[in-house]
Amino acid sequence: MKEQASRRRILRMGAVLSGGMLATKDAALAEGQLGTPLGPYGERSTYEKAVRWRRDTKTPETGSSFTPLADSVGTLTPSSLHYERHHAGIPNIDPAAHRLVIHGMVERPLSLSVAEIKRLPSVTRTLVLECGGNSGAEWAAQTAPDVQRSFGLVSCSEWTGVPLALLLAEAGARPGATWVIAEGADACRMERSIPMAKAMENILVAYGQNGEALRPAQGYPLRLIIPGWEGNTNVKWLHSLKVADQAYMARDETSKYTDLMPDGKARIFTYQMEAKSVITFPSGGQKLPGQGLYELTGLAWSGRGRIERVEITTDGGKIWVKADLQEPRLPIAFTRFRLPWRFDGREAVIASRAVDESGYVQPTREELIAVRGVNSNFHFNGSKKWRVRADGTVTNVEV
Ligand SMILES: Nc1nc2c(c(=O)[nH]1)N[C@H]1C(S)=C(S)[C@@H](COP(=O)(O)O)O[C@H]1N2
Ligand SMILES: [Mo]
Repeated sequence: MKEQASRRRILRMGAVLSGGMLATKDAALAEGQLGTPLGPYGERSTYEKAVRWRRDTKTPETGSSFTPLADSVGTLTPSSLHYERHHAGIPNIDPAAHRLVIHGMVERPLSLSVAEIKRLPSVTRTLVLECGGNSGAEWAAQTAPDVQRSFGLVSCSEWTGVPLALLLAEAGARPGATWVIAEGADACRMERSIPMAKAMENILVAYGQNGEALRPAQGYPLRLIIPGWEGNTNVKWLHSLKVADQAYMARDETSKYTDLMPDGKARIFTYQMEAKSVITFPSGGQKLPGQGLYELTGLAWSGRGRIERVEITTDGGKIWVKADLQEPRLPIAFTRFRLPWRFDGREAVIASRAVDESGYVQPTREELIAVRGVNSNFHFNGSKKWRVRADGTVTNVEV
Protein backbone atom coordinates (compact mmCIF):
# COMPACT_ATOMS: atom_id res chain seq x y z
CA MET A 1 0.00 0.00 0.00
CA LYS A 2 2.68 2.40 1.14
CA GLU A 3 4.87 1.50 -1.80
CA GLN A 4 2.01 2.07 -4.20
CA ALA A 5 1.29 5.45 -2.68
CA SER A 6 4.89 6.63 -3.00
CA ARG A 7 5.04 5.26 -6.57
CA ARG A 8 1.97 7.29 -7.40
CA ARG A 9 3.69 10.34 -5.96
CA ILE A 10 6.77 9.77 -8.08
CA LEU A 11 4.62 9.34 -11.19
CA ARG A 12 2.81 12.55 -10.35
CA MET A 13 6.10 14.40 -9.88
CA GLY A 14 7.26 12.98 -13.21
CA ALA A 15 4.15 14.31 -14.88
CA VAL A 16 4.73 17.73 -13.35
CA LEU A 17 8.36 17.76 -14.50
CA SER A 18 7.71 16.75 -18.10
CA GLY A 19 4.86 19.27 -18.28
CA GLY A 20 7.34 21.86 -17.09
CA MET A 21 9.83 20.88 -19.75
CA LEU A 22 7.32 21.42 -22.53
CA ALA A 23 6.29 24.77 -21.11
CA THR A 24 9.90 26.02 -20.95
CA LYS A 25 10.88 24.96 -24.46
CA ASP A 26 12.62 28.26 -25.17
CA ALA A 27 14.68 28.16 -21.98
CA ALA A 28 15.70 24.58 -22.77
CA LEU A 29 16.87 25.67 -26.21
CA ALA A 30 19.02 28.38 -24.66
CA GLU A 31 21.03 25.68 -22.90
CA GLY A 32 24.03 24.70 -24.95
CA GLN A 33 24.05 27.97 -26.88
CA LEU A 34 26.82 30.56 -26.80
CA GLY A 35 26.57 32.49 -23.51
CA THR A 36 27.33 36.05 -22.50
CA PRO A 37 30.93 37.34 -22.26
CA LEU A 38 33.03 37.45 -19.08
CA GLY A 39 32.40 40.25 -16.58
CA PRO A 40 34.88 42.10 -14.34
CA TYR A 41 32.82 41.75 -11.11
CA GLY A 42 30.40 38.94 -10.32
CA GLU A 43 26.60 39.04 -10.30
CA ARG A 44 24.21 36.36 -9.12
CA SER A 45 21.77 34.72 -11.52
CA THR A 46 18.99 37.01 -12.70
CA TYR A 47 16.59 34.26 -11.57
CA GLU A 48 17.58 34.76 -7.91
CA LYS A 49 15.32 37.29 -6.21
CA ALA A 50 16.16 37.31 -2.47
CA VAL A 51 16.72 40.88 -1.28
CA ARG A 52 17.05 42.78 1.96
CA TRP A 53 13.76 44.16 3.20
CA ARG A 54 13.46 47.68 4.57
CA ARG A 55 10.61 49.76 5.86
CA ASP A 56 9.66 52.77 3.73
CA THR A 57 10.36 55.89 5.77
CA LYS A 58 10.60 59.63 5.23
CA THR A 59 14.25 59.41 6.31
CA PRO A 60 15.77 56.68 4.15
CA GLU A 61 19.28 57.56 5.40
CA THR A 62 18.48 56.11 8.78
CA GLY A 63 16.96 52.72 9.43
CA SER A 64 17.59 49.03 8.99
CA SER A 65 17.54 46.50 6.19
CA PHE A 66 17.01 42.85 7.03
CA THR A 67 18.82 39.73 5.81
CA PRO A 68 16.49 37.29 3.98
CA LEU A 69 17.16 34.41 6.40
CA ALA A 70 14.52 32.14 4.83
CA ASP A 71 16.41 32.23 1.53
CA SER A 72 19.84 31.67 3.05
CA VAL A 73 21.63 28.34 2.79
CA GLY A 74 24.66 27.16 4.73
CA THR A 75 26.22 29.36 7.39
CA LEU A 76 27.50 32.54 5.72
CA THR A 77 25.71 35.70 4.66
CA PRO A 78 26.83 37.14 1.32
CA SER A 79 28.06 40.72 1.80
CA SER A 80 25.35 41.96 -0.58
CA LEU A 81 22.66 40.56 1.76
CA HIS A 82 24.30 41.42 5.11
CA TYR A 83 21.78 43.38 7.22
CA GLU A 84 22.42 47.11 7.54
CA ARG A 85 21.74 49.53 10.34
CA HIS A 86 22.68 53.18 9.89
CA HIS A 87 21.83 56.12 12.09
CA ALA A 88 22.89 58.82 9.62
CA GLY A 89 23.37 57.27 6.19
CA ILE A 90 26.37 55.65 4.53
CA PRO A 91 29.34 58.01 4.22
CA ASN A 92 31.48 57.78 1.09
CA ILE A 93 35.02 57.63 2.48
CA ASP A 94 38.18 57.77 0.35
CA PRO A 95 40.55 55.30 2.03
CA ALA A 96 43.56 57.31 0.81
CA ALA A 97 42.35 60.31 2.82
CA HIS A 98 41.05 58.41 5.87
CA ARG A 99 42.95 58.17 9.17
CA LEU A 100 42.40 56.37 12.46
CA VAL A 101 43.52 58.46 15.44
CA ILE A 102 44.44 56.75 18.73
CA HIS A 103 44.70 59.36 21.47
CA GLY A 104 43.76 60.23 25.06
CA MET A 105 45.57 58.41 27.86
CA VAL A 106 48.37 56.98 25.69
CA GLU A 107 52.15 57.39 25.67
CA ARG A 108 52.36 57.77 21.86
CA PRO A 109 49.26 59.21 20.14
CA LEU A 110 48.93 57.69 16.67
CA SER A 111 47.36 58.83 13.42
CA LEU A 112 47.34 55.81 11.10
CA SER A 113 46.46 55.62 7.42
CA VAL A 114 44.49 52.63 6.14
CA ALA A 115 47.64 51.38 4.38
CA GLU A 116 49.60 51.57 7.65
CA ILE A 117 46.92 49.48 9.39
CA LYS A 118 46.77 46.93 6.55
CA ARG A 119 50.51 46.24 6.73
CA LEU A 120 50.26 45.09 10.38
CA PRO A 121 49.81 41.45 11.51
CA SER A 122 46.16 40.51 10.95
CA VAL A 123 43.52 38.00 12.01
CA THR A 124 40.57 36.45 10.12
CA ARG A 125 37.45 35.25 11.96
CA THR A 126 33.97 34.13 10.97
CA LEU A 127 31.57 35.94 13.30
CA VAL A 128 27.92 36.73 13.70
CA LEU A 129 26.91 40.37 13.90
CA GLU A 130 23.51 40.97 15.48
CA CYS A 131 21.73 44.23 16.23
CA GLY A 132 20.76 44.52 19.91
CA GLY A 133 17.30 45.41 18.59
CA ASN A 134 16.93 42.27 16.49
CA SER A 135 13.47 40.69 16.99
CA GLY A 136 12.72 43.47 19.50
CA ALA A 137 9.07 43.57 18.47
CA GLU A 138 8.68 40.03 19.83
CA TRP A 139 8.63 41.48 23.35
CA ALA A 140 5.25 43.03 22.71
CA ALA A 141 4.05 40.33 20.33
CA GLN A 142 3.91 43.01 17.62
CA THR A 143 6.17 40.92 15.54
CA ALA A 144 6.44 40.62 11.77
CA PRO A 145 4.86 37.79 9.79
CA ASP A 146 8.09 36.24 8.52
CA VAL A 147 11.58 35.32 9.70
CA GLN A 148 13.29 38.02 7.64
CA ARG A 149 11.39 40.90 9.21
CA SER A 150 11.26 39.46 12.74
CA PHE A 151 14.79 38.00 12.99
CA GLY A 152 16.76 39.43 10.03
CA LEU A 153 18.97 41.94 11.86
CA VAL A 154 21.64 39.26 12.12
CA SER A 155 24.24 38.07 9.60
CA CYS A 156 27.45 36.06 9.58
CA SER A 157 30.58 37.15 7.70
CA GLU A 158 34.26 36.38 7.64
CA TRP A 159 36.07 39.47 8.93
CA THR A 160 39.74 40.39 8.54
CA GLY A 161 41.56 43.05 10.49
CA VAL A 162 44.18 44.02 13.03
CA PRO A 163 43.71 43.17 16.72
CA LEU A 164 42.77 46.31 18.63
CA ALA A 165 45.13 45.09 21.39
CA LEU A 166 48.04 45.42 18.96
CA LEU A 167 47.16 49.04 18.09
CA LEU A 168 46.73 49.88 21.78
CA ALA A 169 50.12 48.33 22.54
CA GLU A 170 51.69 50.49 19.80
CA ALA A 171 50.11 53.58 21.35
CA GLY A 172 50.90 52.45 24.92
CA ALA A 173 47.95 52.90 27.28
CA ARG A 174 48.90 54.91 30.38
CA PRO A 175 48.31 53.49 33.90
CA GLY A 176 44.70 54.05 34.97
CA ALA A 177 43.36 53.76 31.40
CA THR A 178 40.25 51.56 31.73
CA TRP A 179 38.05 52.47 28.76
CA VAL A 180 38.36 52.99 25.01
CA ILE A 181 35.87 55.36 23.39
CA ALA A 182 35.31 54.48 19.73
CA GLU A 183 33.83 57.01 17.31
CA GLY A 184 32.63 56.73 13.71
CA ALA A 185 33.13 59.27 10.93
CA ASP A 186 29.46 59.30 9.87
CA ALA A 187 27.18 62.28 10.45
CA CYS A 188 25.86 60.95 13.81
CA ARG A 189 29.42 60.33 15.05
CA MET A 190 28.33 57.02 16.56
CA GLU A 191 30.20 56.72 19.85
CA ARG A 192 30.50 53.75 22.24
CA SER A 193 32.52 53.09 25.41
CA ILE A 194 34.39 49.79 25.52
CA PRO A 195 36.03 48.44 28.69
CA MET A 196 39.83 48.08 28.31
CA ALA A 197 39.65 44.39 29.31
CA LYS A 198 37.48 43.61 26.25
CA ALA A 199 39.62 45.85 24.04
CA MET A 200 42.66 43.75 24.97
CA GLU A 201 40.79 40.44 24.52
CA ASN A 202 39.55 39.87 20.95
CA ILE A 203 38.34 43.03 19.17
CA LEU A 204 39.29 43.59 15.53
CA VAL A 205 39.82 46.82 13.64
CA ALA A 206 38.49 45.23 10.44
CA TYR A 207 39.06 46.21 6.82
CA GLY A 208 38.03 42.94 5.15
CA GLN A 209 34.73 41.08 4.79
CA ASN A 210 34.21 37.79 2.98
CA GLY A 211 37.50 37.98 1.11
CA GLU A 212 37.37 41.59 -0.07
CA ALA A 213 37.21 45.10 1.36
CA LEU A 214 34.32 45.96 3.70
CA ARG A 215 31.21 47.17 1.88
CA PRO A 216 30.57 50.92 2.32
CA ALA A 217 27.41 50.03 4.28
CA GLN A 218 29.46 47.77 6.57
CA GLY A 219 31.89 50.55 7.54
CA TYR A 220 34.39 50.95 4.69
CA PRO A 221 37.27 51.42 5.08
CA LEU A 222 37.55 50.52 8.83
CA ARG A 223 35.19 49.28 11.54
CA LEU A 224 35.25 47.59 14.90
CA ILE A 225 34.27 43.94 15.09
CA ILE A 226 33.54 43.00 18.70
CA PRO A 227 32.90 39.24 18.96
CA GLY A 228 29.65 38.43 20.75
CA TRP A 229 28.67 42.00 21.57
CA GLU A 230 25.57 43.84 20.39
CA GLY A 231 25.84 45.24 16.84
CA ASN A 232 25.76 48.86 17.95
CA THR A 233 29.16 48.64 19.65
CA ASN A 234 30.74 47.52 16.35
CA VAL A 235 31.43 51.12 15.32
CA LYS A 236 31.60 51.58 11.54
CA TRP A 237 33.64 54.13 9.57
CA LEU A 238 35.96 54.11 12.59
CA HIS A 239 38.12 57.25 12.82
CA SER A 240 38.87 57.76 16.50
CA LEU A 241 39.80 55.62 19.50
CA LYS A 242 40.17 57.67 22.66
CA VAL A 243 41.71 55.95 25.67
CA ALA A 244 40.08 57.12 28.91
CA ASP A 245 39.59 56.36 32.60
CA GLN A 246 35.79 56.34 32.45
CA ALA A 247 32.87 55.51 30.16
CA TYR A 248 31.50 58.47 28.22
CA MET A 249 27.76 57.93 28.67
CA ALA A 250 27.34 58.63 24.97
CA ARG A 251 23.92 59.10 23.37
CA ASP A 252 23.71 55.54 22.05
CA GLU A 253 24.59 53.96 25.40
CA THR A 254 22.16 55.97 27.50
CA SER A 255 19.09 57.05 25.50
CA LYS A 256 19.22 53.81 23.53
CA TYR A 257 20.77 50.36 23.77
CA THR A 258 19.75 50.09 27.40
CA ASP A 259 17.23 47.58 28.74
CA LEU A 260 14.23 48.97 30.62
CA MET A 261 13.29 46.48 33.34
CA PRO A 262 9.77 45.91 34.72
CA ASP A 263 10.57 48.00 37.84
CA GLY A 264 11.41 51.02 35.66
CA LYS A 265 15.17 50.77 36.15
CA ALA A 266 17.30 50.61 33.03
CA ARG A 267 20.25 48.28 32.68
CA ILE A 268 23.06 49.91 30.69
CA PHE A 269 26.17 48.50 29.02
CA THR A 270 24.36 45.24 28.28
CA TYR A 271 26.83 44.38 25.57
CA GLN A 272 26.64 40.58 25.66
CA MET A 273 24.50 38.76 23.08
CA GLU A 274 23.09 35.46 24.35
CA ALA A 275 22.32 32.15 22.63
CA LYS A 276 19.52 32.31 20.07
CA SER A 277 18.11 30.21 17.27
CA VAL A 278 15.28 30.31 14.80
CA ILE A 279 13.73 27.90 12.30
CA THR A 280 14.06 29.36 8.80
CA PHE A 281 12.17 26.55 7.05
CA PRO A 282 9.29 26.17 7.43
CA SER A 283 8.78 29.74 8.66
CA GLY A 284 6.16 32.48 8.53
CA GLY A 285 4.78 33.31 5.09
CA GLN A 286 5.85 30.04 3.48
CA LYS A 287 3.55 27.27 2.29
CA LEU A 288 4.30 23.56 2.27
CA PRO A 289 3.03 22.20 -1.06
CA GLY A 290 1.71 19.04 0.54
CA GLN A 291 2.23 16.21 3.00
CA GLY A 292 5.47 14.25 3.06
CA LEU A 293 9.13 14.50 3.92
CA TYR A 294 10.79 17.87 4.52
CA GLU A 295 14.01 19.13 6.03
CA LEU A 296 13.29 21.36 8.95
CA THR A 297 16.23 23.78 9.18
CA GLY A 298 17.44 26.98 10.77
CA LEU A 299 20.28 28.93 12.33
CA ALA A 300 21.67 29.04 15.87
CA TRP A 301 24.35 31.29 17.34
CA SER A 302 25.62 32.60 20.66
CA GLY A 303 27.70 35.61 21.64
CA ARG A 304 29.31 33.44 24.31
CA GLY A 305 30.88 30.80 22.08
CA ARG A 306 30.00 27.58 20.29
CA ILE A 307 26.53 26.12 19.91
CA GLU A 308 26.47 22.87 21.86
CA ARG A 309 23.00 21.59 21.01
CA VAL A 310 19.81 22.61 19.23
CA GLU A 311 16.47 20.99 20.03
CA ILE A 312 13.31 21.12 17.97
CA THR A 313 9.69 20.68 18.91
CA THR A 314 6.87 20.07 16.44
CA ASP A 315 4.12 19.85 19.08
CA GLY A 316 4.29 23.30 20.62
CA GLY A 317 6.95 22.47 23.22
CA LYS A 318 5.96 19.13 24.80
CA ILE A 319 8.59 16.93 23.14
CA TRP A 320 12.02 18.23 22.10
CA VAL A 321 14.26 16.33 19.67
CA LYS A 322 17.96 16.90 19.02
CA ALA A 323 18.70 18.43 15.61
CA ASP A 324 21.77 17.64 13.47
CA LEU A 325 24.39 20.39 13.63
CA GLN A 326 26.57 21.33 10.68
CA GLU A 327 30.27 21.10 11.50
CA PRO A 328 32.53 22.89 12.08
CA ARG A 329 30.72 24.73 14.85
CA LEU A 330 32.68 27.97 15.06
CA PRO A 331 32.35 30.10 18.19
CA ILE A 332 30.07 33.15 17.80
CA ALA A 333 29.16 32.10 14.23
CA PHE A 334 26.02 30.77 12.57
CA THR A 335 25.52 27.04 13.17
CA ARG A 336 23.09 25.46 10.70
CA PHE A 337 20.75 22.87 12.24
CA ARG A 338 18.60 20.35 10.42
CA LEU A 339 16.02 17.66 11.16
CA PRO A 340 14.10 15.45 8.73
CA TRP A 341 10.38 15.92 9.36
CA ARG A 342 7.29 14.30 7.92
CA PHE A 343 4.32 16.68 7.62
CA ASP A 344 1.21 14.55 8.01
CA GLY A 345 -1.33 17.29 7.32
CA ARG A 346 -2.11 17.96 10.97
CA GLU A 347 -1.52 21.43 12.40
CA ALA A 348 1.92 21.65 14.06
CA VAL A 349 3.54 24.33 16.21
CA ILE A 350 7.29 24.19 15.61
CA ALA A 351 10.16 25.89 17.44
CA SER A 352 13.88 25.53 18.14
CA ARG A 353 15.96 26.18 21.23
CA ALA A 354 19.75 26.49 21.37
CA VAL A 355 22.17 25.58 24.14
CA ASP A 356 25.67 27.10 23.98
CA GLU A 357 28.98 25.82 25.33
CA SER A 358 28.58 27.85 28.52
CA GLY A 359 25.46 25.75 29.27
CA TYR A 360 23.10 28.69 28.66
CA VAL A 361 19.70 27.51 27.38
CA GLN A 362 17.71 29.79 25.04
CA PRO A 363 14.57 30.66 27.01
CA THR A 364 10.99 30.56 25.83
CA ARG A 365 9.38 33.95 25.20
CA GLU A 366 7.34 33.49 28.39
CA GLU A 367 10.41 32.69 30.52
CA LEU A 368 12.21 35.73 29.16
CA ILE A 369 9.29 38.06 29.82
CA ALA A 370 8.89 36.70 33.37
CA VAL A 371 12.37 38.07 34.17
CA ARG A 372 12.72 41.06 31.89
CA GLY A 373 9.16 42.34 31.40
CA VAL A 374 8.06 43.86 28.10
CA ASN A 375 9.43 47.42 28.38
CA SER A 376 12.63 46.75 26.48
CA ASN A 377 13.32 46.92 22.77
CA PHE A 378 16.62 45.11 22.99
CA HIS A 379 18.16 41.68 23.51
CA PHE A 380 15.15 39.51 22.71
CA ASN A 381 16.38 35.93 22.31
CA GLY A 382 13.27 33.90 23.06
CA SER A 383 12.47 30.68 21.25
CA LYS A 384 10.34 31.35 18.15
CA LYS A 385 7.17 29.43 17.38
CA TRP A 386 5.75 29.02 13.88
CA ARG A 387 2.36 27.48 13.22
CA VAL A 388 2.13 25.05 10.28
CA ARG A 389 -1.56 24.87 9.40
CA ALA A 390 -3.26 21.77 8.03
CA ASP A 391 -3.25 23.34 4.54
CA GLY A 392 0.53 23.83 4.73
CA THR A 393 0.52 27.60 5.27
CA VAL A 394 2.96 28.80 7.93
CA THR A 395 2.29 31.74 10.25
CA ASN A 396 3.90 33.48 13.18
CA VAL A 397 2.01 32.30 16.30
CA GLU A 398 2.41 35.76 17.81
CA VAL A 399 0.74 37.58 14.89
N1 LIG B 1 29.44 54.77 12.82
C1 LIG B 1 28.39 53.97 12.99
N2 LIG B 1 28.59 52.72 13.45
C2 LIG B 1 27.56 51.89 13.60
C3 LIG B 1 26.22 52.31 13.33
C4 LIG B 1 26.03 53.62 12.82
O1 LIG B 1 24.92 54.05 12.53
N3 LIG B 1 27.14 54.42 12.67
N4 LIG B 1 25.18 51.42 13.57
C5 LIG B 1 25.44 50.39 14.58
C6 LIG B 1 24.40 49.41 14.71
S1 LIG B 1 23.04 49.87 15.61
C7 LIG B 1 24.55 48.12 14.25
S2 LIG B 1 23.40 46.94 14.59
C8 LIG B 1 25.71 47.74 13.42
C9 LIG B 1 25.23 47.30 12.05
O2 LIG B 1 26.28 46.91 11.24
P1 LIG B 1 26.00 46.55 9.72
O3 LIG B 1 25.23 47.69 9.11
O4 LIG B 1 27.33 46.31 9.11
O5 LIG B 1 25.17 45.29 9.73
O6 LIG B 1 26.63 48.81 13.24
C10 LIG B 1 26.76 49.68 14.33
N5 LIG B 1 27.80 50.63 14.05
MO1 LIG C 1 21.86 47.93 16.06
